[in-house]
Amino acid sequence: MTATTSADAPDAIIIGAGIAGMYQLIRLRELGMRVRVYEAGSDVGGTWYWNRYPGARFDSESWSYGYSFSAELLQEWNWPEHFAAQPDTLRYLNHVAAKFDLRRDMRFNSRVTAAQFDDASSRWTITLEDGAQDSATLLITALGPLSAYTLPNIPGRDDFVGPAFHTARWPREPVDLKGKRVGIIGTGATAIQTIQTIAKEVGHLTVFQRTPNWAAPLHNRAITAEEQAKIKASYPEIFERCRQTDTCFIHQSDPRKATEVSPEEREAFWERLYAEPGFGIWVGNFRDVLVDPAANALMTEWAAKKIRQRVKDPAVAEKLIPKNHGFGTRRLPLESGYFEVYNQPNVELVDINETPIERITPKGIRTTACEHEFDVLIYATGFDGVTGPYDRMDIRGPGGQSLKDAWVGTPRTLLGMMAEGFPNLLMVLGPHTARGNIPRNIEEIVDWATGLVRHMRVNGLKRVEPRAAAVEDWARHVEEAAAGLLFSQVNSWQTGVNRNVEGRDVRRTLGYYGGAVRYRHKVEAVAAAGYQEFAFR
Ligand code: NA7
Repeated sequence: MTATTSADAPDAIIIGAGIAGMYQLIRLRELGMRVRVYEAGSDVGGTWYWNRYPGARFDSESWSYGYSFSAELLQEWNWPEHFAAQPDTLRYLNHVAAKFDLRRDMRFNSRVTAAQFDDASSRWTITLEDGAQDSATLLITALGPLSAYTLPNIPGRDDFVGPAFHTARWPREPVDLKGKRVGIIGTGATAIQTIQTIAKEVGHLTVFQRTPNWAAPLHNRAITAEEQAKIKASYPEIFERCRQTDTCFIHQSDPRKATEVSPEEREAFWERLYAEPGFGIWVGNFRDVLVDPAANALMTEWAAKKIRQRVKDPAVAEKLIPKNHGFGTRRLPLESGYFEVYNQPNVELVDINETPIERITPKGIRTTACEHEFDVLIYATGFDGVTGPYDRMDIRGPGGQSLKDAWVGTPRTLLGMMAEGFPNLLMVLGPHTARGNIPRNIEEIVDWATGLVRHMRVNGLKRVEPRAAAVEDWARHVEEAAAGLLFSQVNSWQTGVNRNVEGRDVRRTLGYYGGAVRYRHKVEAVAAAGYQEFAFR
């Protein structure tokens, strides 16, 4: 079955209607192209469409997170809080979709399962779950680095008789947890937001923790009318600030070194960061904290002290203090009263290293110590990050070579935008791009990809692919940029480790860690020199 005839075939197909897919559609329309977007969900929003779990919200300052391309949009939208909750972000993305009339080019409830490149015609044909097909010269993947959610590989997962949800598939209808016995597996950024939110209403909460994570206060609050006016007047400065930092957040590392200042100066700085909103304590810390083990050890010791101060039971506090990775070497969750949750009489922390989970049972979870009975189970067990969404699709280049196979050891890309051996396939936020304050990264990547497409259209070129030597150079540079960072030596979704997925137990470099500024310089230089790293036909 074919969804299109050649008469209404689009010039480009975009997979995904999240922040990236929406913006890419807007940009390609400006080139006069016919575009069709395929989206698995029933509406726009991507991450913010799927992740409806209780307490889901930004750890980015709201006013640094929205799209920057339209002054009118910036002026008409009021973020209610400094760190917006998921319903507000989804409302924002719905507003953008309506304002720019995006839905007319979008097909919802349309999961793409396969994409095949035809060498002779230089066209991609995509196949949907229901067998329908569509084709275009250009295929753009805007899949989201955290869209392939993973359930825990624990025996008996289907045996539980009550409701069980992965946080990334939380139902649209409200879930009544009031007075219920709830079990949650996981203690990552998602779990932390969920736990601190539902602990207020559940009857009893049991948290199953495999690896504790460092976390620091978010300090969210409502945006006052006065602040709103100030924010709207200073968008150019806000976005310029984001352009100057390594992570595109407003925070930038401090030029001092933790190991070179006095203990008093160090502690005063950390106290200040701990009292400030957002990621400052992570990416605005002393410049040696995330690279020098000695500096990191000092920060780690200080952060452990904070947990001991906040958690009353010393034995519980010790369980909550990470021992196998230093502060900030995994994505730092931001929290609002998370540690105090463990002072509540109705909350229990189960360290599954001490009493491993044996299986999920019809009534709950059985560990080596006992069976815990629940009314509701929550899996906050994360994602097969960055490459997971690609692996779940059967993407085949000329000659039938599969992208999944090509990326078995590690992905190979040019600038994180194109994969070696896969012509006319552009990736937004694929592996090896700079990642931080995501919409900032997305806008830059989409603008660059649009420039490449414009170049092809202006010059009558039908086919583009990265040159092997350029891919080799980029791979080397990506590894060099990641070397020496403490987080490269720690297991997390960012280093590609997910023990729920077969073969995903070896660390890989999945991002470009030379900083967003350097990344921008690299990609801009390639465009300015006429895309010599790419071969065109
Ligand atoms: P994360 O950060 O990957 O966290 C997943 C959590 O689930 C983590 O604590 C895992 O423990 C735990 N997990 C996963 N599988 C299991 C099994 N089988 N048994 C026990 N515990 C398990 O995902 P999040 O959704 O919290 O956050 C993802 C990103 O979203 C985050 O970085 C932000 O950018 C937003 P582990 O650490 O693997 O021992």
